[in-house]
Amino acid sequence: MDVRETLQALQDGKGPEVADVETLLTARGSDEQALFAAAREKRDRQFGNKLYAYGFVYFSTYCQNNCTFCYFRHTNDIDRYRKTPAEIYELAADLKDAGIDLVDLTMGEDPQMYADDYAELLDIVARVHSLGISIMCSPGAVRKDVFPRLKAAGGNFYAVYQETHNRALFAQRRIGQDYDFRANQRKWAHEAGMLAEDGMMCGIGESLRDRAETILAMGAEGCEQIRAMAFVPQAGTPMVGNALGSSEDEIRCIAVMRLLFPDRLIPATLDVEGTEGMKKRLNAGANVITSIVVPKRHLAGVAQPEKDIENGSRSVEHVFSLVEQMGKKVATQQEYASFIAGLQAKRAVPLH
Ligand code: SAM
Ligand code: MD0
Ligand code: SF4
Repeated sequence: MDVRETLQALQDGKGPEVADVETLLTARGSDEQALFAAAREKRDRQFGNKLYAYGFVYFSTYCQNNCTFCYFRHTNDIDRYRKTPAEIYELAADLKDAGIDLVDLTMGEDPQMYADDYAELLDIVARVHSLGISIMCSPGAVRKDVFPRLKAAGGNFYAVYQETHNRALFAQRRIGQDYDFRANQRKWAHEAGMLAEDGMMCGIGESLRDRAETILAMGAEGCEQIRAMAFVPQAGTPMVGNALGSSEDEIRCIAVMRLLFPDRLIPATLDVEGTEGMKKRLNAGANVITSIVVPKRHLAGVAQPEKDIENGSRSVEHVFSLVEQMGKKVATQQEYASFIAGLQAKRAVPLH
């Protein structure tokens, strides 16, 4: 089957197989436009004209791991920072005042945050929660018993990306990390009543088939939010000489995820192509804008540690005005909070 026939077959209720997903990921030209249009239609039917907007607070860039793709890997000799709980509270307060729906509290696997039974991490989540804003926790891979405590502190979402569901490739990229321990994070988050996000990278050595299998695996896991991000080579890392991942591949993954899993939250990240790339991602069916960063506070992004941050292009005002130009609206904090409360309630219902 070609792209059009596959789109039609899925529309007619065919269950997606790996070969179908591979076919869709090869769509180009007018076939690709048809894929994007189908994805947008699914999104709009599910979410209307509402988009969600997440602020990003990368509060500690210390990390004990050595992921080959990451600028912040332990052995990279770079300047690092760690914000104090009081500073993080202020940053989150700025995002809340600006109308952001959720604060993504992200860090490297910083031993200081893990010390004393994760005391500082839990304190940070509790403080930000006291502002009355939804919270995503992205602290890496933690012990199972930490999830109920993160939930009690006010964490709504737990984000931890497998990057690929190919175990051999995972082992090459996330050196020395346990595949199952990382995958279990999302299961444990769900068991504790949190929502979970999984994600994949494009351009880390995966095949088309790997990409297709990863998309299907992410959907099958039942994560409420799923994402794709193109690899961006980082100075001082083993992958500095690798090619830049293709944003077009990332965007086709977004469209396919939307088509197959219409009810999921799917990010359009500002962290790969800045605000310029936002429209393309939204046109492929994404419905969450992520990686909005408060300018002039010396905060880093991840894939693009500096892109568009200090000039304010990744700021709330700029992003919101672009959204309005597209005829969409960013949901209020109240709307977002009740939407995810609904998802959390659904989670809490036993399956049998
Ligand atoms: N340290 C935590 C972890 O690894 O789960 C949370 C922060 S980590 C920097 C967040 C994500 O950024 C990674 O899971 C990866 O998907 C993405 N990332 C890291 N380096 C990247 C790069 N060079 N290009 C694109 N995405 C990257
Ligand atoms: C983003 N820079 O949304 C962030 C980051 C971590 N939970 C998310 C990769 O693009
Ligand atoms: Fe550390 Fe996360 Fe970067 Fe891996 S991706 S080196 S765990 S910050």
